[in-house]
Amino acid sequence: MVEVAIIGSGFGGLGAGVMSLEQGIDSFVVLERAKAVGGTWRDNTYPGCACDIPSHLYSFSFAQNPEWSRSYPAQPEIEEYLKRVTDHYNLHSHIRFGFDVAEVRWLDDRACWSITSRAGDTVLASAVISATGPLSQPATPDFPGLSDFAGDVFHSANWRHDVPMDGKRIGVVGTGASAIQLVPAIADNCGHLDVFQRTPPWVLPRDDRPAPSWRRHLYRALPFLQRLHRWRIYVRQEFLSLAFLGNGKIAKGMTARIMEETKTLIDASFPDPDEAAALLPSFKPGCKRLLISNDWYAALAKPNVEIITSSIASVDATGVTTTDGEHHSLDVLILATGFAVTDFPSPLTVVGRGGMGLADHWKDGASTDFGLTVSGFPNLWFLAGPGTGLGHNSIVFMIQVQLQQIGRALKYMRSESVATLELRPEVEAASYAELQRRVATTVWASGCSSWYVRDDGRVDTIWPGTTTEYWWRARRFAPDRYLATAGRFGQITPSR
Ligand code: N01
Repeated sequence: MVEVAIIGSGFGGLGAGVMSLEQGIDSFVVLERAKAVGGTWRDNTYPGCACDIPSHLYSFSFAQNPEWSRSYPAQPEIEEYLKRVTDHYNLHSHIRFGFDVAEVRWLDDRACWSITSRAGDTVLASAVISATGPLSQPATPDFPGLSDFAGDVFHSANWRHDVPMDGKRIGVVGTGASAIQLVPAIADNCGHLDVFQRTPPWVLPRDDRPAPSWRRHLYRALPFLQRLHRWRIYVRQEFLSLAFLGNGKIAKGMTARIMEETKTLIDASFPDPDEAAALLPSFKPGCKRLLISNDWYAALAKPNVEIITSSIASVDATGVTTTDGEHHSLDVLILATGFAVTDFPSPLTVVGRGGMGLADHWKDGASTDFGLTVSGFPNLWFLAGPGTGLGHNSIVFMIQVQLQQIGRALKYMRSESVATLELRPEVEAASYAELQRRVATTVWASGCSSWYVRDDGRVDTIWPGTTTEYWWRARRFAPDRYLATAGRFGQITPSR
């Protein structure tokens, strides 16, 4: 029995662990399905994997790292950083590895959460913080015949390092954020590489530089300089939101500039206008995630790389057949096909007060208050929850704002003798209505298909404003938005 159970040990879960310690809560557990911390930065180990937000910003403000080796460090460095944060805050003793949460159920008679693992173990907790992350469930396409493929087939998020690429015929499905990093990283080793493109992305140059040792030394000696650098990156990223949030002159100007930059990158590698045209997107920049790369088009232009624009019709033992009837023989098929993001609250089954299922509650839209709380689900908080995804800035910033509010809510509960807090349904309805009204005028609702958009066309994954606005509005806990019951937080009613 614990006061707080945290699900997941990525950026969100570890941040929640540190927040709990700061609140003086020692009775907490971090439930982690794997054997190590790191979340998406532990799982995604494909060649070339790196963050597309500079790490000086994509890191905790309370655990700045002067040692980043470059602006966009590769995955191992980010994973290492998260391990160091875990060590520094002595979080290991609170983490239960191998606990793969299947169900989170509110027990009305005991006023607490019961968290059950797939192996059948149970933890009781007064409060739950779900930090499972929106990009933790790989989405695998159901191509006819996929299971017949005789070679190796795997998702980019489950990279098979034991599968040799040298001299092999490789197929990569997808041209999103993962593919754009892994294709340039493997292209030189493959015998032949087929890239199956359904929709070409907008791509901007990546301003990636190694960090000279004098700068690392400077940041070590004068941390405020690193903080200034962090803020400079934050403001630059925030500025990008102007292109996505409206239709005014500035948005149009920025959009035109993004289009021009992509065209310049394409033309540099594909002088033939017909080839270049196949790589040019037709949707508005930002509608799908804007990508950054200096070597994507150069990789596609290599003599052993082919970009295939016909759709995949089927897969058989020896390769992929596209809708133009062509068969592409392959030894390895890599699915860089993204993640099931709109499938809230998967992978968990969440059952709230009165036996209400969260999947049911959200069937017509994932309504929350700032992505954090849901009516009918007391003492439950989400990190990087619905309506808080970003297309332009660091999600770690959003997570820290959310942790600020959760920390304040927990403090309130403990100091004011509040046993349960439950979001008022009218607050949830108003928050969701605002989100839907505002998102309708953003680039994400401009008509492309992306992981931001549900099958029914609704966009309830993304925050339709600046992160500064989110910070201003979401950082404080507002008791008047909640129904409270009196009692001692953390004291669980014995079972009858
Ligand atoms: O996934 P995606 P991702 N047949 O959904 C294609 C984060 N991330 O893993 O565009 C054929 O972007 C799909 O085609 P289409 C980042 O937030 C961050 O690359 O739907 N193709 C698309 O091209 C990112 O947004 C970093 O037409 C199919 C691709 O697969 C998010 O993760 C690095 C298909 C999927 O692209 C997801 O990125 C990597 C099908 N049936 C990822 N199904 C950082 O640097 C899908 N596709 C922080």
